[in-house]
Amino acid sequence: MTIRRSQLCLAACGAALASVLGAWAAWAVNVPVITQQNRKFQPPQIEVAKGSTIRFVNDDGQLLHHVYSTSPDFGFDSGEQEPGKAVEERFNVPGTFTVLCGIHPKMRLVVTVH
Ligand SMILES: [Cu+2]
Repeated sequence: MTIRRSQLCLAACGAALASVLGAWAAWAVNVPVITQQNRKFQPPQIEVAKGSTIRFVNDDGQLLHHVYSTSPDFGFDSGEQEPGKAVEERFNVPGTFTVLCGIHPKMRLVVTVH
């Protein structure tokens, strides 16, 4: 009886773990990450399919960052992005967009949406 119970638990835990790993894998595949280390968007350009979400990670020590686009076709503004904070933006409009940081004018990312 004890053995059967632990076997049941193993099966249930295995299924739960598989489902968590599956969700993580889907997230990892579907959400490209742009980092902001050394006051640079990295990579500096990215191509995504329409409807994709891009995750911007402020991994730049104690620096504040910011992510925005003023394109007439697709504008957004993350507001101030605290150190360690990530923001996500969904790109629903096809085209090429320049993404900037309002705090560091040299930071520049080109997003091409197909
Ligand atoms: Cu910045």
